[in-house]
Amino acid sequence: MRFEIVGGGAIGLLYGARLALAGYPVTIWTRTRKQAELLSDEGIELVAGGTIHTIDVSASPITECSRPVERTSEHKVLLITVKQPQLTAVLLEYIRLIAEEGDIVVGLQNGVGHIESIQHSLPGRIVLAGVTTEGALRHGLRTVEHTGEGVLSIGEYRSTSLTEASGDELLSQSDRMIRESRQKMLMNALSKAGIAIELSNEMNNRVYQKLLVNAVINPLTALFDVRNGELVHHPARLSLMKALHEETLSVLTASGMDDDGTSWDRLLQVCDRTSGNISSMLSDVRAGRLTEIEWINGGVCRLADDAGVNASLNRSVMHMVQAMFKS
Ligand code: KPL
Repeated sequence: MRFEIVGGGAIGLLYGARLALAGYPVTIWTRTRKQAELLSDEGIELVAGGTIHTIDVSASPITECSRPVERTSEHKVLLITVKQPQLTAVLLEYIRLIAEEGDIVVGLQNGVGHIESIQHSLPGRIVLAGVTTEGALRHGLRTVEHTGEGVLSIGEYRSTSLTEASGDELLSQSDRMIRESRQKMLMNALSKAGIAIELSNEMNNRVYQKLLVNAVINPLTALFDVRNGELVHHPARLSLMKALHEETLSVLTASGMDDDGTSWDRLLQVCDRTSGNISSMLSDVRAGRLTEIEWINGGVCRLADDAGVNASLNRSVMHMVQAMFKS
């Protein structure tokens, strides 16, 4: 089994390094030639548990993937780790050249909408959703620091949109068995690489639970320019968190998420566990990069429209984050 990691951000480098350390062939597909050259020449520098490892990997700019990647008998797994704004139609065209029919493709983005786009662009591939709670921070182009242990949940995701059925329901029994055995091989490889994993048959729930956390923490930290832990210590911000959590929870339960009554406590735990973190949306705003707001709070608004429920607060925070940019 070989791994093709699309995206040289913190999670891409962390998983790439772990898998290569465990002996799997790994290629990192980057946005820039500069990063690909650095990774190929000097390897990934992984800082974990007080130790620094340098790990050899192969790397190429994804734009140089102009023809189908060499066919081998080995099964490939693609981990797509870029953020939502980078998962464009053009990038999906490149990914199509790397992923052969029958290969596993895992989408690890925040928010919603990405799995449907991947399924739509890559028919015949085994498309899975992934949600990770791993903490990782990239320093420079080739160094990644593992900042907190987490779990990677992987599994099949059922599109909620009737127009985006993946066709999986039409699989024959033998196709389904092949699919399951490849998923098991993937789980074994990830475990061998020391990645804590869970094969989940309730990925829609996992994706929605993560969406609920991101829909509250990300826009509010970006709007108030505060670290995750600072949100809860301000009474007015805490009230806004509560209101946004309530509204998002009602949209997600109307869209099929199980409400076990613990989501508010889990949200507070995430703020506490990541109290020193600058959220990904605040980092994007500070760096003047496009944010994931359209796939996080915008995604909640689309789900609300489909379910016929209110999402006015999600719409407002989405517009406020969009309004922080000049155009
Ligand atoms: O996933 C995150 C993000 O920043 O995108 C949280 C959980 C909010 C941690 O920072």
